[in-house]
Amino acid sequence: MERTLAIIKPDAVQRQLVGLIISEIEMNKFAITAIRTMRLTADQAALLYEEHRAKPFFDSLVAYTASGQLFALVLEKEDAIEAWRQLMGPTDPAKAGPLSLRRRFAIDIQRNSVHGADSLATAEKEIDFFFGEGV
Ligand code: IDP
Ligand code: MG
Repeated sequence: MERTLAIIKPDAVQRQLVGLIISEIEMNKFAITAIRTMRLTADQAALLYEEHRAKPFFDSLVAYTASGQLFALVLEKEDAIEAWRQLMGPTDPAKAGPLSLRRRFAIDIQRNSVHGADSLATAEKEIDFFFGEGV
């Protein structure tokens, strides 16, 4: 079993889509092995997205990510990293397939409702970021 880190982002929490998105996670046979809700500080959001520091959208992304409550989840399944990214769809919801979470729920390319780790190394780093040792 592989594990990945998923986030239900502030735009989705604010619009009360948490239950719907968790239903989709379960219907797609991911096991949820850890979950927490929190609001990130701007410094924490900047750390989470540090790979994008040089991008023009970085400051806006950090402000949005720290703008409200989010839910972080550890999901387990065979090929969980790729399977969760498939279920989310591409970053830009306008380019996402009709059944993907981002097409169904995202507002725009920034407020795109869900996050997923993009590699094994990133998944472990992000799980540690949200859950620390012992998960
Ligand atoms: P990902 O979330 O699909 O892995 P990344 O390229 O890693 O996409 O970007 C991280 C996050 O930054 C995206 O999910 C989105 O919230 C935001 N983002 C990415 N590209 C843009 C953009 O062109 N404009 C505004 N926000 C963006
Ligand atoms: Mg990414």
